[in-house]
Amino acid sequence: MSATQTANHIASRSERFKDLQKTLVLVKPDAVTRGLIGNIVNRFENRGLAIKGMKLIQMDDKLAGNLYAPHEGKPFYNDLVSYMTSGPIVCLCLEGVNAISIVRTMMGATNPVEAAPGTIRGDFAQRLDCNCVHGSDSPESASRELPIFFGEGEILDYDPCHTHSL
Ligand code: RTP
Ligand code: MG
Repeated sequence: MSATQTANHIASRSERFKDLQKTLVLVKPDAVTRGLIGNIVNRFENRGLAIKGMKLIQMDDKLAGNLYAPHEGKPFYNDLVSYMTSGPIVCLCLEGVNAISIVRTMMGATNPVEAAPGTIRGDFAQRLDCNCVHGSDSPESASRELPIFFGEGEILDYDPCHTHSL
């Protein structure tokens, strides 16, 4: 490849990846206890999203309160915190071009009754209060939420080979 071709290659690649985003996904306690971790994570991997951070934890009230601070004071807030602290969750930092919107579309509507078949909630969930997954809803939310779950050195930087052809 000539120097000019290499420069063009780099330019087009950086253009293609200009909307590269990181987002937070949580596999919620109902999905973990039902043995759906692999099934859900597999969907994101199949879509081409790269796992840059991943761990199994159980949230306490403080952590769940931090995550759901925007919902504090709403009628469902206390039940939401109780549910999210009721068992282990899997925390994922996923990366991809337009990852935030892609993940939200893959999750389906908040209320599984309205979630389309083929989405995670549309395929695995029945109830609004046990809807299997969380995903950041905007770049601002992702920037706020990721540091709640991932500290220094817990989000790894690598280049998955398959992203070259996405
Ligand atoms: P999440 O934050 O968990 O990804 O869900 P979401 O963006 O689709 O929905 P959000 O409005 O952020 O609500 C957070 C979680 O609270 C429960 N919820 N209950 N009873 C209700 O009206 C109500 N509304 C929301 C859901 O479990 C939802 O996932
Ligand atoms: Mg939300």
